[in-house]
Amino acid sequence: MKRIVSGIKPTGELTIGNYLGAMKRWAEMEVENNESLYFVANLHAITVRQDSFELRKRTFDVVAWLLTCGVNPDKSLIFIQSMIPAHSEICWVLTNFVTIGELGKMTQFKDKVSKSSKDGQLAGLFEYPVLMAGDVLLYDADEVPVGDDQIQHLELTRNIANRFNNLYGQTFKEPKGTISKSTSRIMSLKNPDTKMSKSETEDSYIALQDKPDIIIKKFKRAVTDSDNTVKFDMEKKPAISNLLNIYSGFSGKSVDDIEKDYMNEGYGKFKTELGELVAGKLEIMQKKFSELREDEEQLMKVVLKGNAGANDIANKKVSEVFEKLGLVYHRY
Ligand code: AQP
Repeated sequence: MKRIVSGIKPTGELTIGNYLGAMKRWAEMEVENNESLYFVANLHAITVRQDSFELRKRTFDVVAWLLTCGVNPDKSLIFIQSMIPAHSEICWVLTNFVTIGELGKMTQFKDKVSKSSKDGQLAGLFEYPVLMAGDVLLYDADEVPVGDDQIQHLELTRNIANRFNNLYGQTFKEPKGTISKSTSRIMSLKNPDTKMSKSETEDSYIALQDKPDIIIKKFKRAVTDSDNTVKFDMEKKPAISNLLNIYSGFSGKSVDDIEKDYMNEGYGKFKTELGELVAGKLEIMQKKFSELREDEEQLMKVVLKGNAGANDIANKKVSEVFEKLGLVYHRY
């Protein structure tokens, strides 16, 4: 049996990038009889200033979306990161097993800093990969299903684990990243060179909460490459290739089959039908989400169950780590 750990930040409206790159796969991975832990990464969210009311609301939105996407709380532990003290505790320890140079090389850090004003360049943005390393190492994760933007962070996680293990004996498992090829990175609808992100401009992403007319309009306005043929070519035709990936993710059809379907058609028909496909699927999901989101008490029950399981595992690891370091430790 494999243990799988992954998280999602409640930083904005979740997008189809989060869905295809993460949540949809998380639900699929449960079927393979794995032991999965999925959490709302709200400690990560505060590396960029958040409105407190919105942060709390979005935390439960994420829980409800996980359930909507099919993650089963009887099979997986669904929990909230801030409710498990071990995440903050291990983060401080691991900060001392990584260098400033290593953290400065992280492309996500460089990217976020370049987009922030000087006041927004919080040290937490720099520390982010260490908190993430702790998220994974606390649970002896075998696999971490992530989008390919997270590969560098996972590599660092393995280095941190290895460094600690060499100094203090085998303590942490070095995790593997699992990336699904076609949907590993859903790109912005406005710029196929950048990842679709919930903190970018609204017309660059499809939010899971977008209404059908908005979805159809956004796909119609999505940038496309210069010729008018629906053909997958990540290098020469990144924009249409991205749309083909999205079509494939929502329809379950292979990109080859979709190309055949649209062989003699231009971009217009393809983009309209893609919009209709995604709008149809999301409309069904939105109904389910609304029902689940209404009952916050029930969502909290799901979380408390997940928290209990996660705390059990995480506290044992923190206790082992503190003991090895000679840090006096007792959980009250
Ligand atoms: N565009 C994407 N394509 C594929 N996978 C994606 N993920 C996010 N965007 C895409 C995957 O979703 C999981 C949770 O991501 P996250 O929301 O915690 O953080 P993120 O990757 O930083 O997402 P955003 O939307 O870009 O957030 P902001 O704008 O707040 O920084 C991860 O597994 C991620 O790979």
